[in-house]
Amino acid sequence: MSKELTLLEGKLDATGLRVGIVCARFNSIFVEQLLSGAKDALIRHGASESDITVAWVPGSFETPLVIQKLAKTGKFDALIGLGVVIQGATQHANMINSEVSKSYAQISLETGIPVVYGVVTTENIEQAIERSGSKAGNRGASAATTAIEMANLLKLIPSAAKK
Ligand code: INI
Repeated sequence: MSKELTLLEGKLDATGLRVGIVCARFNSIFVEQLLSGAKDALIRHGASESDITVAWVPGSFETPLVIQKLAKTGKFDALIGLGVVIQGATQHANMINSEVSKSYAQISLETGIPVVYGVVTTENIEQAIERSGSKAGNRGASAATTAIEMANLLKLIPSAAKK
């Protein structure tokens, strides 16, 4: 008798999920919009406001350390980093982007908790406006739905050694 395949897919249901969001204050005019998009998406998908923790740090470069600390508490199902790095504004932009994205991947692999990259990297302020709640959507909201899907997907994968 043939067995059906096993499909692992995270539902977009944030009921009961505990989510930490770490926000960079640099370019905060845009990051506030990303945060509001992320909170709105979490709550519209069933999360409770009391299950959402928000931390602010000076810039995107500082987000990984706080995300790592939060991940190690064991109190979160998913973590999201939000920031806006505008290329035109700094020569550090590429360095910040690559360090931050590498760190997020490393933290999630180390801790087993999804860390979602909600850092908007743009060439100019116009693109930052577009991606923080106008014509290109809200990257905070899409980071939140990614966090929900990944947190639920990981819950479906048994951690026990049974094969
Ligand atoms: N931080 C950002 O989040 N976005 C930026 O565009 C940015 N620029 O342009 O420099 C930025 N710099 C600050 C950086 O993240 C650190 O806070 C700083 O280097 C101190 O470590």
